Formats: sequence, structure tokens, C-alpha cells
Amino acid sequence: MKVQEVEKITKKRKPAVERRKEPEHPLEPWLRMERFPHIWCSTCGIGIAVTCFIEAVKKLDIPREDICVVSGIGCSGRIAGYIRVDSFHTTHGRAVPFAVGLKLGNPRLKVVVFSGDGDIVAIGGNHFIHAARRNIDLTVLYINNFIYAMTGGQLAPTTPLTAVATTSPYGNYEHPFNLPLLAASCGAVYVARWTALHVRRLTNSIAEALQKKGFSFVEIISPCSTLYARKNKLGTGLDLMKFYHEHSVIAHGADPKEVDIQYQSEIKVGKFVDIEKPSYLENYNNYLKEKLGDQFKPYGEFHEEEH
Ligand SMILES: Cc1ncc(C[n+]2csc(CCOP(=O)(O)OP(=O)(O)O)c2C)c(N)n1
Ligand code: SF4
Ligand SMILES: [Mg+2]
Repeated sequence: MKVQEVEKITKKRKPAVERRKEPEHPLEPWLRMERFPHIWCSTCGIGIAVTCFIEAVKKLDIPREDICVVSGIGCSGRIAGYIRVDSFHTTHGRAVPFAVGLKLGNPRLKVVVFSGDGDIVAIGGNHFIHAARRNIDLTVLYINNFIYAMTGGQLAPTTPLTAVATTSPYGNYEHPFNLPLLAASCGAVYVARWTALHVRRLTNSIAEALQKKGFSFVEIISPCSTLYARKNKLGTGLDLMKFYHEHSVIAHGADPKEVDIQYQSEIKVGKFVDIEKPSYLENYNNYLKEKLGDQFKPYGEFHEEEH
């Protein structure tokens, strides 16, 4: 091509900044686009979970300044860095205690934890069970990809029996956690599970969880194409996503004891628990009011009513 022809073409092209302004993706206002491209592999389910979360927030019309997202470490832990709200990328396993501090510091906030299976129930397990026991008003959205993805595919406390991980080359022989059962038995008021391909149902479930007062928990079954699918020779991430969706059975109200997951077999999804129970702060205020009478100044939302 002649130099003059190249100049003609390049002159016609708009500068990069102008091109970038053209059609805006509907989610762009909720994402930190300056950090894109994101780190997630193609066909990973984490991005879909983020989309469902943002759609749920939009649906409920929650003002951006009222919502905080907290994540720990891992591929799932990167979520906080991409969502354009007040968001915090904390240390591994400490998303829940950080979120508890935020909520108690400013009870008006809607505080959401986005966490991975390793983050929430390996290193962070103790924090998780006590926040659920206390019924702290938090929403935990947890990405179960059955593996420690970011660090190279090690066995997680959710890896199904016989599944291969880098640290269990002959397959897993440890019993995994059944997370809905753990959350429910510790006291969560809302417990649900969907796969990343149940986009509409997952969005609605997140919206429900966000409206609950107390500890709400949604498990999101998400394919990890690069490690879990590859190690177990399960095809691409898309193959795995389809597999999870096609092997899901909707079982609303199922006893959480019955929803454990076996390697590459049926997955019970749906809303398993939806109960009412006073939250941590409600208990705190009611109990101390009774004990101390008028000398006690209620804290949080009760406190605000007085101003
Ligand atoms: C205190 C501490 N211990 C260990 C690590 C290493 N580490 C980083 S991410 C991770 C596991 C992440 O697994 P998961 O929470 O399931 O997230 P995923 O990457 O699968 O989304 C580990 C062990 C760390 N960053 N900090
Ligand atoms: S390694 Fe797995 S979990 Fe991490 S971004 Fe890639 S597909 Fe997703
Ligand atoms: Mg994981």
C-alpha cells in the first residue's frame, strides 16, 4: 500500500478516546472500566456473577453510595476491584470480618461479600460461621468453582470426592463441605444456590438476598475452565457451564442436608432457606434496652430515628 493511501485511512479514523466513547455498555457505569481488560479467563463464570449482582442492584434501585462490596483474595476476590461502588479488596479469608466492621461502623450501608470457596471456608471458615451465627446483616455471594483457582488449582474444601486438583493428582479422598448446610446450620436467614448460567434466577435470588435483614447467602456454581475443567478433562469452560446447568434440578425448600454435590452429577439448586430472625444489631438494641432502660441509647437504624 502506498504511503498516501495509508495516510488517507489513518486520517479518517477517529482518535482512540473518541472511539471509546461510542456505544456504552449498559453496565459500564457500574464497572471500573479503566481497569479493563479484566483478569478472568474466557468462559469463567465469575463475570456472569458480577453481571447478575449489578442487575440485582439496579433492579432494587439501591443508591450507589449505600452499597459496599468486600472481597478477599483469589480470582473471585478480584471482583471488588472491578465494581464501581465503594469496594474493598482485603486479605485472604478476611472479607467477612472486614465487612462486619463496615456494617457495625455504619449500619445504614448494604454490605456485600463476594468470595471464593477457598477464601470463605478454608482460611476464612471461622469468620464465616460466626458471622452467620450472630446473624450479622450481610449478603455473602460465594463463587464455588470447586478449587483454589488463582494459586494454580489446589484442592479446596469444596472439591468433590474423586475430582483431580494439582495437590490431589489421583483424585480427592477428603469429604467436601456442603456450604448451604453449613450456612443454614450456623444461622443464615436466607440460603440459595444457582449456577452461573441461571442468569435470571440468580439475579432474582441476589435481589432477594439483598433485601433480607440478617445473614443471607447465595452459592454460585461457576466453571473454572483453566484449572478445574482442564485438570479433570471436562472440556472447555462453556462445556462445564452447560453441564452444570443441564444437571441442575430446581428444588426450592429442599433440606440443606440433602443438597451436597457429588463429582459431575446432579446439582440441586433453588432457595433452601428463607426465615425471619432478629439481626445482630436488633438483638443488641432490644436486649440492652430491656436491661438498661432509658439510659441505653440504641445503636444504628434505631439511633437514626431519633435525629
Ligand atoms: C494468608 C494467605 N494465604 C494464602 C494465600 C494464597 N492464596 C491466594 S488465593 C488462594 C486461594 C483462592 O481460592 P478461592 O478462594 O477458591 O478463589 P478462586 O481463585 O478459586 O476464585 C490462596 C490459597 C494468600 N494470598 N494469603
Ligand atoms: S483460573 Fe479459573 S476461576 Fe480463575 S479466572 Fe480463570 S477460569 Fe476463572
Ligand atoms: Mg475457588
